[in-house]
Amino acid sequence: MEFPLIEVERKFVPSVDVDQVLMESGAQFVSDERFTDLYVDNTDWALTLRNHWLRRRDRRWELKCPVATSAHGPEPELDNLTQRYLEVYPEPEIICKVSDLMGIDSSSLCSVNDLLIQAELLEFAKFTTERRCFELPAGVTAVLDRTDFGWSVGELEIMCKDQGEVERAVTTLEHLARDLGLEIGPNTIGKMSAYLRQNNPAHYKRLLEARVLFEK
Ligand code: V4E
Repeated sequence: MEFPLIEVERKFVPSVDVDQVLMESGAQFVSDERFTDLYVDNTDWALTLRNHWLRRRDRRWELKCPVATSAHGPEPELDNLTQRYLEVYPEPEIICKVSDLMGIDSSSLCSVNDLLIQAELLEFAKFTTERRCFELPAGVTAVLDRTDFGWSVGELEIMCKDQGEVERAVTTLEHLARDLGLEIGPNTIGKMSAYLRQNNPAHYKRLLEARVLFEK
């Protein structure tokens, strides 16, 4: 796919019978996946403190960038269960965005590997996820993730082509989550939050202070 898509995503705590709940709501099981994510940042956490997440998922580099919420939308603290992120895959676009953000000259950079060296980006997290994927009506995907460090989380997702589709997607996901009785609770945090809380409390604390991550 050539153009970047906006991922609208709503996390939930998977109950023991979540597969059944999804199937009874018309979901179809699509696939089992297994992938390893390796996240990088510099020693000042220049990317993640700006809510930019550069990772290599198996062999492909991916950049997740925040998308501005609607002027009429709720405050981030109230709205942080439904996330909106631009997903960027082509390496030239990743190089361009990260270089701009970090104020570095990208003219000699041919690959993300070159960028890592120039911007002094180092691995700060690496974990493997087992994912079960389901398709639901209205273009919704549900995924159930379990990581190799013992964290489980569910996500409802809609991929949007442009900003105009985003607020409708947020509403669709909120209604669906409510109708399915999907749990939001103190444990409704994503894999990265759980990983940093467990493995790098200093980084986790700075991201909470910067209001990039939130505790539920
Ligand atoms: C965007 C983000 C991070 C990067 C990982 O994003 P996430 O969607 O959790 O990962 P994953 O593996 O499910 O990606 P997918 O396969 O869906 O593309 S780490 C933290 N954030 C921001 C963030 C936030 N502020 N609050 C919540 C609840 N989640 C994520």
